[in-house]
Amino acid sequence: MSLPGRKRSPVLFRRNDDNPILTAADWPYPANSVFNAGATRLQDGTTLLLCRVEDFRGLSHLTAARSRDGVSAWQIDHQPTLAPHPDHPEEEWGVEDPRITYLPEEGRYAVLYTAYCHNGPGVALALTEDFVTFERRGIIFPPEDKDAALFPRRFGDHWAAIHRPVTSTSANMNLSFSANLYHFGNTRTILEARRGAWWDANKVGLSAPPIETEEGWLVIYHGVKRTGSGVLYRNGLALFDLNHPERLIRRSDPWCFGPRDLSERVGDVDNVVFPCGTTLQDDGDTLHVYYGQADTSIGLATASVRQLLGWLRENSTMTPDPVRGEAQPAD
Ligand code: BMA
Repeated sequence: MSLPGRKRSPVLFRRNDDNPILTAADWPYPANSVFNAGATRLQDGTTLLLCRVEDFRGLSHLTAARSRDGVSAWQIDHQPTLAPHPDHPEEEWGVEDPRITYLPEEGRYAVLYTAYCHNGPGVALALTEDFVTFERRGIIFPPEDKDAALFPRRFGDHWAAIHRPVTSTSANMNLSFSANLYHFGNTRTILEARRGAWWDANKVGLSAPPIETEEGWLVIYHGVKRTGSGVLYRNGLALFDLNHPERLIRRSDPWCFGPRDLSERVGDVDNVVFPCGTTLQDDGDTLHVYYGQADTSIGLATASVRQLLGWLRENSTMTPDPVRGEAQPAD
């Protein structure tokens, strides 16, 4: 029997049998937890994860792990790869949750990450060619803001980034544009949290960077549901126009990836699956989805882009409004 609101569908996210693929026990130096990793494939095909590592003070830094197949035999840097820097007071309480986008025009990777300080969490940008040295550009979205990633190319003259500011009344996904990767503006809301009992009520945020497909930019996003025993982090899908990324084409009603296994149900923060990166495999369809498990370890699931798009078509009751370009409930 299929769940109400969710049409019968194949398993979309296939968890690796050896999950978790990385834990603090694998680390070459003492660490409390290892989770929420950004992901990319380097020019030679190597998979690089930039892992959030929480130390025993509770502060986070980022450390690179590299693997030929993106599944096993990880080579982990022996010291933090991107640690909070004393010249950057916005990082005084740590750096968290990186999202990586390769920018062909720059010949560099852009890492957008949460920089945490007494003003709250904001979004910072660093550029790198090799994940050894970084050009830090500091805060691009001031607190409170997080869950950000750049698109890999400009739209017209402008770069675009998704981010999630929090105000006293909302926590929605926004899009901002920039001519120079220093200053961002022309901000608009592109995906709103739903209300009431919905799985994505009150708070939504980008999970992994947008994936370019023939049908549009495919986005995995998370919704946060408050319950009597805490919060539940689950993920759904949305599709945005290829040339106008502010235009939502469709959004899934049900979630498609939520906490299930023990390592996702129980950890430092229970009931969290939190993808921050995907990599596309050589067949052009298979995605490796890297996700934090209960803020404690890193899991891997595989998915098919074609299947995700098909599932989203069947599980959305939203149709785009031709004037505003935003999704409205279908009749
Ligand atoms: C979010 C972020 C993530 C974390 C999640 C669950 O607000 O801080 O880093 O995985 O909460 O604790």
